[in-house]
Amino acid sequence: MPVLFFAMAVLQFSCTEDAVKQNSDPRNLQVTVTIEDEATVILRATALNTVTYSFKVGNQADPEETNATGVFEHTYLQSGSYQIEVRAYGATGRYIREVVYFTIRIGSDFVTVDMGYTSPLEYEGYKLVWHDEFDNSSINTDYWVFETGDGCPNLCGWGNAEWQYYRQENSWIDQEENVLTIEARRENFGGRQYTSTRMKTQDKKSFQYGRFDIRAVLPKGQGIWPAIWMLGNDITTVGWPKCGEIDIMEMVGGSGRENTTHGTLHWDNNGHVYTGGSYTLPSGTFADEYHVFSIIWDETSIKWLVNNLQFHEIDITPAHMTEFHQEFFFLFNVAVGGIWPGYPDATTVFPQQMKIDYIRVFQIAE
Ligand SMILES: [Ca+2]
Repeated sequence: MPVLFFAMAVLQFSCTEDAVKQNSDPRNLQVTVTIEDEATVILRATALNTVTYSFKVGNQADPEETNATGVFEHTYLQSGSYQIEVRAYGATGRYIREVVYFTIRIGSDFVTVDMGYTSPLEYEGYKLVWHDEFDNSSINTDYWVFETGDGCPNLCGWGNAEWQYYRQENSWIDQEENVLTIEARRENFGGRQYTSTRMKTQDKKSFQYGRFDIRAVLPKGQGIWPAIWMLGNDITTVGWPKCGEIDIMEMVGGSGRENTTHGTLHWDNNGHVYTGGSYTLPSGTFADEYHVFSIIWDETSIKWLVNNLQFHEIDITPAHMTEFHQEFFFLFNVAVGGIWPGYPDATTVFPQQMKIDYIRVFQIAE
């Protein structure tokens, strides 16, 4: 089945010279991207006042093709995240440009949403109080806000010497499968060599206690660090770690580590303290198929589960753990590099994706 992906781009050339020249310059460059038979990308460019179009593939010095039709076809040999620069030239030789980005996926290393464990929509004694099934055409901004940049100047590398620059552009809803996709790319942006997405429900959706289920398939590779986690709402007033942090799922990619996820609490007890547990799959990795990552959180404890199998529990009744008796919001991100996972190397394949089928919040029914 062909995979179709469309990108539209419009650029307006701004000219500081006389009006006659401005009117004859190319403008309104629009590029449509279609991917056919997994590996062939077809670009269709249109622009006003344009005599020829040129297409420069990746980082090559010269255009692969120059033509008057604006149509360009290129076939890739391997999966990856690619870019093509399109230029529209006017009669005077002046041009406007647009760079289009797209992902090629070849072969069957593509995990579909029907693969792996699925959790129920109801539990006895609980009611479903909020969920996002990621079945809209775009990410619902009533629920989600994006945290962008590289953390600088206040928290460069996001406190963990991470290498990625977070952008909203690296996440979208896959409308064929109804899953949220967060993609880590090897891509120069904002002074960094990698891009990804970090999104959160801060000031939009936060909860105290309940059962939280998140169904996801994880990315893989040395230096890749996906996380599904929570922070206390009072982070804006008391800061970290006094706000408390609940890590529902963290996985550090790399050889031998992709079958293990970690659940952790961070808080303040006369300084930063943390404790947690981990779960290792009996076979396979978390990139092979979907799994459901859960916590069950009440007044006395937080339990961690994978596919409804409890692997860790922490007592939150001690007086120095008041952090865990307030509302928390959710965060999803895929970091590239950091103190814990280490850094990408020659074995790390880009792009990498974390795909999330749903997030569901259940609370005790009154
Ligand atoms: Ca879904």
